[in-house]
Amino acid sequence: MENVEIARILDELGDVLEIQGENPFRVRAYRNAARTVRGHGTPFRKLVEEGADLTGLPGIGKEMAAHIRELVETGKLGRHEEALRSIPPELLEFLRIPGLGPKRAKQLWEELGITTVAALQEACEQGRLSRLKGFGEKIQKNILEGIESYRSQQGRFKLSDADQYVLPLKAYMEKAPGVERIEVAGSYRRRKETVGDIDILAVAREAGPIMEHFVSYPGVAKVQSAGDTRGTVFLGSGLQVDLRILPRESFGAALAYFTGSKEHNIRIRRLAIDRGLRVSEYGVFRVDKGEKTARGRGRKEGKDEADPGPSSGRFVAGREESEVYKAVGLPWIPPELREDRGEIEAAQQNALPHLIELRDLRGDLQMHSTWSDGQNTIEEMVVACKARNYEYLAITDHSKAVSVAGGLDAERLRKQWKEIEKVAERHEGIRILKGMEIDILSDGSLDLEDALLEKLDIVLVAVHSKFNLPPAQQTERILKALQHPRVQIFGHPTGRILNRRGPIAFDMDEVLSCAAELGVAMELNAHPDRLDLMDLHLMEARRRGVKVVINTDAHRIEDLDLIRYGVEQARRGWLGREHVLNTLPLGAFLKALRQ
Ligand code: DGT
Ligand code: CA
Ligand code: CA
Ligand code: ZN
Repeated sequence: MENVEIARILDELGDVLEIQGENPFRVRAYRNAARTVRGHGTPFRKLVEEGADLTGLPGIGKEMAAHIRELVETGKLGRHEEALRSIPPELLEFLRIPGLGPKRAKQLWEELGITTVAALQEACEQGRLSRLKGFGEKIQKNILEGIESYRSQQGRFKLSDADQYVLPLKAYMEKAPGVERIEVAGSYRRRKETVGDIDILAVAREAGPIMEHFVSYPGVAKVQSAGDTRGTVFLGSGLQVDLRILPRESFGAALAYFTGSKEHNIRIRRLAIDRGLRVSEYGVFRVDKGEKTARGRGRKEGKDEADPGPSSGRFVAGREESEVYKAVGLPWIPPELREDRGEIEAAQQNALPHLIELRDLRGDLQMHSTWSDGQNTIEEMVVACKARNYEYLAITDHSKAVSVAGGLDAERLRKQWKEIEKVAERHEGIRILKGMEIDILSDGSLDLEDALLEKLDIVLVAVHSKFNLPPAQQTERILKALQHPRVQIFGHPTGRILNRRGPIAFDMDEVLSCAAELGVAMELNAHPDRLDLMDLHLMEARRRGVKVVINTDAHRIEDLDLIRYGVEQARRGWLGREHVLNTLPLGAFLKALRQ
């Protein structure tokens, strides 16, 4: 770990402590230590290796020295991770918004329950910040501008948007002269919900023509660089695309390296070092005796002295990704897991999860029809589900509270049931479940009377209003709804819309533990704007034995195909078939739902 990274973590820990209102002297201690580390000429990892006494340095006391040692030795800091868990994750981003500091972030969180940039923006636009002490009109305006600039720098693309750009570009690159293989790596391959840029790898004997082909892609708006082996362009959307051209024998190593994540790579590299190996994007190399493992340190006869070369040491693997893993004693790890969230340990114990696949799903339990805000009739949706080989589906139009979406009152719901029954008569081989997406009202009661709830096959509840309740109240509202004995599924639990609206603030741990206890399933809403629950929450659900259902929330036939985004995120959340209820055949599925 380099000094800047150590400094960043110490600084961040200081930030969290400050948001929490910790003693200013302790906060300052972290800032001072970070400054010392950042400005120090020698890498701290070296000092730690040599066993040097760090406490002599300005701002480094016993505690800071221990922190630095822990960081160098483990790559993490327990105190830091613990601190991060104690605040809403997006709150730290407030500190990166010009015009906002920790004090104001704390005020926004505690006094207005604002924990996301999206919610902050909304609050500014509605002038709600002026209620807070020290937030005038002018400051609200500054914050809005700050958010805008923060966003433009952030500029991450939703995965589904990235797919729109990448799939044609990949097809185009496959036609490049002399190309042998094209693969997209990076966060895109890990199927992260948003991607910063696109990393394309190409195998070819000759690089020139491929690079030429790449920069001539019609979608390219700007060529940033186009060298021998790497180039960077921007597409019209602003999406950055990096291309790297590689020899055949390095392809697997490069694929592993550029798929990342960086955190995962660091772990792999450390395993390699333990075995006297060096992993780089060029391959896995046996390090000669006396040679240091750090990149570029090795010297070999006949190599350019100025550049000891990417391939110093004896090449032992690199053609296929699985060889790279094998060289460090691991089975191949699916890209969706490569986040250093326990996959290395699981691989070492031969206990990697068997991840769910698209073909495991047998039904979709949230979709809308023309009865509320959907664009296709019930029958059209049913035919489309049949074409996708589903055994069952649930029609879940909105309840009456969502009047903008044409929510159904009792009378129309009964009429809808009649239609479902008629459609069912015409379509054998698929079960149409009578469902509803029922609003959780602000006091936690449900937007449908019990007599009708009794008659539904699928009771899915969701929040569509009052997103900004104070977290404790929001939690109470949700828990109350889940405790209603007829509730079976909690739909798009956090309500977030990627790049637009952050998750509503509530105590997820408590909600998951309640869901586990009651047997309420959490939805993984597969819509690529939602992906809700997100990967980390899915891992937590899995750990607690909470059942999950993956639904598209389709509002038109084509939306049914978005299910794959749900499956991908489920995989990132370590879910196997056994964790997802709608992998079960109809009878077993109905039994597994809360009774
Ligand atoms: P993104 O683009 O922000 O969504 O995330 P990634 O994961 O695609 O990151 P990117 O594009 O910066 O780099 C692609 C991969 O290359 C990354 O996942 C791991 C690898 N990589 C990049 N920089 C480093 C580095 O400094 N150290 C290590 N170990 N790997 C790196
Ligand atoms: Ca990337
Ligand atoms: Ca990149
Ligand atoms: Zn909804």
